[in-house]
Amino acid sequence: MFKNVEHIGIAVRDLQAASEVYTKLLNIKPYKSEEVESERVATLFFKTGSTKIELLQGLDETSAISKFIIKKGEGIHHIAFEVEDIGKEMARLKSEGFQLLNEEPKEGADNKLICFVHPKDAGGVLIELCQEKKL
Ligand code: CMX
Repeated sequence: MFKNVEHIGIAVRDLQAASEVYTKLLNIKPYKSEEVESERVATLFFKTGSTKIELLQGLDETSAISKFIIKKGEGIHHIAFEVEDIGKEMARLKSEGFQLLNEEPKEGADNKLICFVHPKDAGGVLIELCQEKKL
């Protein structure tokens, strides 16, 4: 089952500069910063009610974020939905013909297991499924 929009990912060139802008805009400070080595990204999270804003900067040119910025510029990179059972949702989407960008759930930022659906299958929007990892 898809639940709430867990976070919206925004690709930025300069995490520090973007952090200052979003701190002013939302009038709150980020609650977490984290580098996700496997994705080559540095992230910063703001909590806004029941959802979050994730700012993402690529750590180098191999990162999906750096490639996105070169092609499209800064902006909304993905929408992440919280799901109850990521394995089950991945199997369901695959059987519906959606292209999953990873075959198995992978480790994401903020203690999540994640999977991406190709933007070409979702009206040009990169969709992320995420499930809180059980500690
Ligand atoms: N949103 C919408 N469209 C996107 C996109 C995005 N985030 N990223 C790429 N695209 C578009 C490209 O512009 C391209 O469009 P055109 O064919 O019209 O030019 C199309 O999707 C396919 O692009 P591609 O050149 O075939 O593939 P890319 O090398 O650009 O890779 C994607 C695109 C989505 C497959 C790749 O970025 C990916 O696997 N993403 C999942 C992982 C990820 O995004 N990690 C970073 C975030 C990690 C985190 O949240 O922690």
